[in-house]
Amino acid sequence: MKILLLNPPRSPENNILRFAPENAKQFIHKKLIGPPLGLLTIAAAVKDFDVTLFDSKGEYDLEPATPPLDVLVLQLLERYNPDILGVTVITSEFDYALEIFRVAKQFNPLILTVAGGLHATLCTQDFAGTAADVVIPGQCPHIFRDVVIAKEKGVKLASVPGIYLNEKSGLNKTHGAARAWDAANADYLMPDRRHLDRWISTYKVGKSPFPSTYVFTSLGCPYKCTFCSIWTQFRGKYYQRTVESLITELKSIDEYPVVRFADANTVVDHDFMNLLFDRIVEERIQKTFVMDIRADIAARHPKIIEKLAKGGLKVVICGFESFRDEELSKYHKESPAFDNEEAIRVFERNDIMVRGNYVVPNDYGKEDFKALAEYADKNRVVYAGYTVLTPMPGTVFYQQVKEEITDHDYKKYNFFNSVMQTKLPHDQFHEEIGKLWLIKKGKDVI
Ligand code: B12
Ligand code: SF4
Repeated sequence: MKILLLNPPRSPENNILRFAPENAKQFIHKKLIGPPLGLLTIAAAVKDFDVTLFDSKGEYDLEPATPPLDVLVLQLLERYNPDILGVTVITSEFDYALEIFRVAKQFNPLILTVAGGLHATLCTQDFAGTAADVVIPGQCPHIFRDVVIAKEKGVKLASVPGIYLNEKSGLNKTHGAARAWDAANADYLMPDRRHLDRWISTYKVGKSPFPSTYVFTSLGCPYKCTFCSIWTQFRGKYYQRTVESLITELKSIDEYPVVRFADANTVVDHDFMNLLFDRIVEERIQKTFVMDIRADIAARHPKIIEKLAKGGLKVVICGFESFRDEELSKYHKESPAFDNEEAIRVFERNDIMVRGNYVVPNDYGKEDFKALAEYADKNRVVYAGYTVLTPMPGTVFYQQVKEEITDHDYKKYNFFNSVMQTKLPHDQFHEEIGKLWLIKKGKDVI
């Protein structure tokens, strides 16, 4: 049984970049770099089969002259001739996943096409009537394996519980509940990063000469911000890995001196983090760590930040979201704006570079942009990001504003495009956000 796992390309849609003033363009995010952890986990579940993983994001970075997606997919199908094709899907890459499946079905209708990942979990029915034969929501490496075995044995897929099948009558769920799977703990599967050898040189962030990889210490998030799809993906649950499984993984990735923890929030269980960093020091694991840490955690628990800094924490991504308490509480952030200010001080005291992110709602007018610019200027961080408050399908915010959404092109759902009516003219709204990217340490304020 030959399995091809494909990471779709990035969506190029970026109206912030498009309308930003020329001098801001260099600072605006064009792409996020990193390995497809979900697909690597799926690959690990079927490693006794003939598995090929192809990272098209890495490929387009490595070889910019790579042909367009349909041609690339055809070449891959000709080269590998898979029986099963699995694609990981987030919202902004949904259309590419469908294109991949379409090309595969045209090439050989017998290829079993399988969709998984965040969008398959939160918006399963979006796949109805598409060229995806099977959709598997949730953390499902074991179910994917069941599907592979069913296909190999020629058993009907309807016998695999917990999957969705595209049938004439619609996208139907098979009978029975999916088997439980403890993805972060007892059933944790170590991603087999050897699949990524071809693209390792592309996993470099900023000016770093070293490649970075993602490792998750937890899944889900205990908070419930309205605009966020991470906690809804995990139905509000939070799962922590064990310290020793992390130590084993960290010791096995010498080729990656930079490790970005892929958690929603890395510091939730303080005892766990204390123990993890004791063990990292004890084992002499020397890496540059990048983490997502909430502002309130840093502001109220500076001791733990100090300890993490001593263990190698160098970069923190911190969701500031807003400078107004009323907006923060509307988003259910559970952290007032002064936490952002205090967090910046704590991080700076510990020589940690802060990447602070603000989200801009569609109803911002000139005065709001001016007020945000003043606040961001007063509270500068080394690198700040300013994106659009986006109603990602499957979030509370989406439910709140779905009638107001004017643009349903999923390729634009990557935080860089407004998909709702804006108070300022559309182009000017994005231009204003673009200008904000100039506000960072060492650069003039707009
Ligand atoms: C790692 C990561 C990335 C990596 C790798 C993603 C990739 N496929 O290439 C990189 C850095 C490339 C990336 C990029 C982006 N990302 Co990202 N990313 C993450 C992150 C931090 C962790 C995801 C993860 O690895 N989880 C752990 C793994 C094990 O879980 P998993 O992915 O869910 O996979 C499991 C299941 O879903 C399932 N599964 C997954 N794939 C498949 C496939 C098949 C066939 C099957 C059967 C099952 C299956 O099985 C897996 C194992 O159990 C999440 C945030 C978070 N903490 O969750 C954001 C997140 C997924 N990213 C997000 C976004 C928006 C982006 C960007 C669009 C950001 C941007 N503005 O540019 C870009 C897209 C590309 C670009 N423009 O550069 C959003 C998605 C929101 C949404 N509703 O779509 C998230 C949730 C962050 C957020 N703040 O909201 N990202
Ligand atoms: S924005 Fe951050 S803190 Fe809020 S729910 Fe999402 S991951 Fe959790």
